[in-house]
Amino acid sequence: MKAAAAIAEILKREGVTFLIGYPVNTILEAAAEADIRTIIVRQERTGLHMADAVSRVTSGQKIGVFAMQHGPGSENAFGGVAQAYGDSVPIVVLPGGYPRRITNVAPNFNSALNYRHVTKWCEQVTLSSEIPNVMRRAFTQVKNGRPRPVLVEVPVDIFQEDVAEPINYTPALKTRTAPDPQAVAEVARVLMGAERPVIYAGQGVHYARAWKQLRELAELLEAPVTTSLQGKSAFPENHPLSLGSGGRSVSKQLHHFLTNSDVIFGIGCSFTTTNYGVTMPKGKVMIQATLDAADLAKDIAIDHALIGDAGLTLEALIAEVKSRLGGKPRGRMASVTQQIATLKAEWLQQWMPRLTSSGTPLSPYRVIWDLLHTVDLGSTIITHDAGSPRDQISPFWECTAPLSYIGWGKTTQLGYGLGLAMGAKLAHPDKLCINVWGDAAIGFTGMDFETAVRERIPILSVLLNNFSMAIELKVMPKATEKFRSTDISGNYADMAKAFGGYGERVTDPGEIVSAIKRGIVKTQEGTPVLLEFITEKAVDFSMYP
Ligand SMILES: Cc1ncc(C[n+]2csc(CCOP(=O)(O)OP(=O)(O)O)c2C)c(N)n1
Ligand SMILES: [Mg+2]
Repeated sequence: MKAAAAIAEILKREGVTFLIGYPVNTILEAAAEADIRTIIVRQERTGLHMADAVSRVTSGQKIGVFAMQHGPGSENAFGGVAQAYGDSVPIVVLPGGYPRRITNVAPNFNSALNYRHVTKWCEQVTLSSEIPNVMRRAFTQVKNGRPRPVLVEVPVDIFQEDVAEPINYTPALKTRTAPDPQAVAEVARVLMGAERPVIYAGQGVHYARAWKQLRELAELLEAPVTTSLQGKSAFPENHPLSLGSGGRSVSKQLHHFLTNSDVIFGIGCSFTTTNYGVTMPKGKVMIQATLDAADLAKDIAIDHALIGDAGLTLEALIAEVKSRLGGKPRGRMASVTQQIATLKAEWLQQWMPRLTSSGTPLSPYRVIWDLLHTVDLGSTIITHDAGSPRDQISPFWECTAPLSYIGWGKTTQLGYGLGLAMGAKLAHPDKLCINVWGDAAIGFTGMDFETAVRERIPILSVLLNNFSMAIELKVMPKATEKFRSTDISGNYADMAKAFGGYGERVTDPGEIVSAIKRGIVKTQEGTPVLLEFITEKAVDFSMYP
């Protein structure tokens, strides 16, 4: 069996049913021969974003795999891998490499060297006979411990070599780690002693699929819950204990409860300092539960720590808290939920004029609000993009089902959302998969809307077109005034149509809901949709100092 066929066979044994990629890479042809569907994108970055979403929306139960060519393909793919690394997403990346005899000769791009800092495992195949061992290492790393990209570079001269049959490969094992029981007892004691605890859930809860456990602990403690952007949808946001998600913009109730808390319990989170997450207030007792000790007390001081899988951690805490409660709730639920409800009502009332505005150009908030109330939330997966759309949507989009929102942004590459929606749709063909983006974002990856059409991936793309990089207006006033540096132009509904998709431009507020409904029907018929809403250059966000 040729080396490329051996790799395809191993992918098959690992449960890979489609391989996303861009030619030329012999693994793509070998995969097709092995009946693995190949999906060809228009540029590497979007393909990696698609693979990334496959892993995210399945909690890593399916691993997204991407293959590209040596040299330009690997060079051009860097952004996609870096984004997955930034947000800790487990994907497998399979670049070709220059032939072994010149792999270390300048200026040849050597992936095994260059991708080292944006992967958790990065190896070049040096002997074709070693392929099963190399692949076992890569899949073991991607399936265990802290999720992150892994990379195997295959020098092109290896592809045609023979690998002995039968291929000796069984799927890599997957295991979990649990926290120190003593530390669990200590954390339970601190949580029980807290007067105003807040739970902050990160994406570790998604990867552990520990949504039920999170809810059980929150209800036992009668404690409000927020999430990071990555953890958004880990807790039902219509639950009376929900404060909504963190991010650059947040709800009033989240700001209030976090500021007034005495203990903050982070579960499955890194507490990374970022503009796209809430800053933890100072002077609180901080508890961090995380899978990777490398994240412990990384950006902020931590008082108590638990290292392990979020599910096992929560289960251990639930048992401990339950035995301490002895079946007697502390009776805080009514007052806590009442306070949340009051603050939430005040906050929504304050925003209602923006959320229901009938002005033109359209309020982006109105588009989001109408979208929220038109889709079936339980069977929808939505993601934002970088720029204002993220900060406009994340506080107001109320998730009711786990993994119904792909929140992201430790690094914030414009144009990421399209690939995420496409990958989500590949993993969950029955769901409505939406990306909401701005006109700067579409400039980066818009061409891959053609991929959605060609590869029959019927997503709903919602474009908030304000003919501007609105988020930069405050940062570039002179450049805007003198040289119109923040202006953008384009007719993207027409672009979608030109690619064979369904496109519609919406300018009338009364048309928003009907356009969304028409779009949903088109996606159900198998056609990707781009709804282009002409919006105002909004610069107001639900931000608190
Ligand atoms: C690859 C990349 N380059 C630069 C940025 C910085 N950036 C963030 S948002 C933005 C402009 C966003 O404009 P648009 O998508 O039209 O959204 P708007 O703010 O206008 O609603 C820029 C330049 C980025 N996030 N990613
Ligand atoms: Mg814009």
